Order: sequence, then structure tokens, then C-alpha cells
Amino acid sequence: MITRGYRWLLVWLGGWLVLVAVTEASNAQERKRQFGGPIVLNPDDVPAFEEPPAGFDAPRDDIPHGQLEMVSYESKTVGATRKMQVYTPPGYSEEKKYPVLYLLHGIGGDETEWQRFAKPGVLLDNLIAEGKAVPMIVVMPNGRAQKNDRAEGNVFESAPAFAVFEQDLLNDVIPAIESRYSVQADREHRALAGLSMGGGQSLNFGLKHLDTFAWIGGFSSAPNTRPPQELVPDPADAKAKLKLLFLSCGKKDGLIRISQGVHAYLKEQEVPHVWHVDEHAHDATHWKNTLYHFVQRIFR
Ligand code: FER
Repeated sequence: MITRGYRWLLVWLGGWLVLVAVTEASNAQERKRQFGGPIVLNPDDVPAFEEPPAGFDAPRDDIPHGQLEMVSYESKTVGATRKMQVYTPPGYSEEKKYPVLYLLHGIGGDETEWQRFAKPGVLLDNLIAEGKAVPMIVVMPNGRAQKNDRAEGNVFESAPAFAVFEQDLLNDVIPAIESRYSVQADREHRALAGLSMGGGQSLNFGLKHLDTFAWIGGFSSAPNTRPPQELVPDPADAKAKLKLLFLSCGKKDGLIRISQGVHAYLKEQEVPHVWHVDEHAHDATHWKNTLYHFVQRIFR
């Protein structure tokens, strides 16, 4: 038999325990989002470009617009029909041939993630109208190469499928794009870039396949990025083949040590590259702004 007072004590203790548990869980969430690592900035961790001008990401009625479509393709790698989003520039015509940017998402994303973070089509419509970007096709595939490629449950468990995507990209995505669209199908007209896991993928796959890609960008690259010496085992070859190697990170991003390591090695080996560290974090602002800078510098 518990007394009335004792029961209240139990209720009070129970409530307190729930509060502690909830606080702990939200701290853990926060740690995960910041990806832990201590941030130590070096003197050359500074912006290579100014923040984009106001309105760079606003749709404009007074200019021509490109088109965004969801495309299906057969993936031999995964053994499934998969999806990718494709932007074709204003006035896209089979009479012309276009360069292609393959743009990859992060660990919690899919083929629609870049749309949520940046609306690449809006940025490109605006830049193309101003003559600041070359008309290009932008392909946003799903970088989680496994049968269930939705970002569900513990998304970190599907990290291995982001490595498998190398084969899907080279053997399934690129051939599907090149058979369906009017493209310039050579290394100097293929770019590969991505954010976080997609940044790591872009550096891993792009630098390994310099005969396929001449323009490479890693934004806030994640720990899936291979060690710099493995990424660029032959600096002279990379130097000769790369048209652009672009690394960026926010100075408030707990993953910055990954990009700093790649930058330090490239600097030591004298491999030319862009190193852009802005004021942002592991967030959509960094990715949207960086995409704006990157697309102006490819295919020209
Ligand atoms: C990790 C921390 C972050 C990791 C991946 C990420 C594979 C990816 C983050 C993202 O894509 O936003 O330890 O390991």
C-alpha cells in the first residue's frame, strides 16, 4: 500500500526522468547534426568568393526558364528501376549539344534533395540569362545505390551504398543520360559535384576517373572522402587533366577537417584548386551559395 505523499513523489521523479531523457536525446541529435569534430581554422581558410548577390535564388518572370523532369532508368548495378531529376536549360534543343553537371546529394537526401536546398534550376536560369553560366544539363541522381534507396531509418547504415554508386553512375546513369539527351559526351564536358556524402563521392569517383570528368567539386565533403594521398596518387597526372578542382566548406562545419586535409595535400603537391571557406555551417545556405559559385566556373 503506497501512501498519497509517496505516490506524488513517484510521479515527480518519473516526470523528472522523462525530462532528463528528452534533453539527452535532443543533445545527441544536435551532436549528430554538427558531426562532432572540433573546428580548428587555418590562416588560409577564407572565402574565395563574396556571398551571392540578393535575388540570385529568386525565380524571375522576365527571363526564359529551363525545365525540370523526373526520369527513370534501368540500373544494372542495383537491379532496379531508379529515378533521377534532370534540368535542361532554356531553349534546350536536339540541334545543339550540351555539357552535363552530375550533382550529388547528402546522406539524408535523395534525387530531390538539391531541389529542397537550392533549386538549381532557378540559379541556372538566372545565371544563364546574365551570361554568367554556360547552358548546361544538370543531373541529380540518387547516390544511395541499393534497392530501397529512400532516406529512411538510420541513414548512416546506408553509407556503403554511397560507395556502390560509383558503378551506377559510370555504367547506368551516364549512359542513360547520353542516350536520351543531346550532350557533349567527353571528359571536358562532364562535371561531378556534390554536398557532404555527395562531396566525398565526387572527389572519390571524379579524381579516380579523370578520363570521364574534368571538373570536380566537393562541398562540405563527408568522412567517406578517401585519404588525400589515395584521392590524388599522381599529382602530375591530376594537374594535367583537371580543368577545375573546387573544394568548399563552411567555417562552422564540424566536418571541415576532411576538406582541410585534402586542401593541405593539394597545396603541398601544387595541384591547382579552389579553396572556399565561408561563414556558414553544414547547411543549405553553404550549398546553395557554393553551387552558385561553382556553376559559373565550369565548361568555360
Ligand atoms: C559521418 C558524418 C557525416 C559520415 C557521413 C556524414 C559516413 C554525412 C553527412 C551528410 O551527408 O550530410 O561520420 O560517415
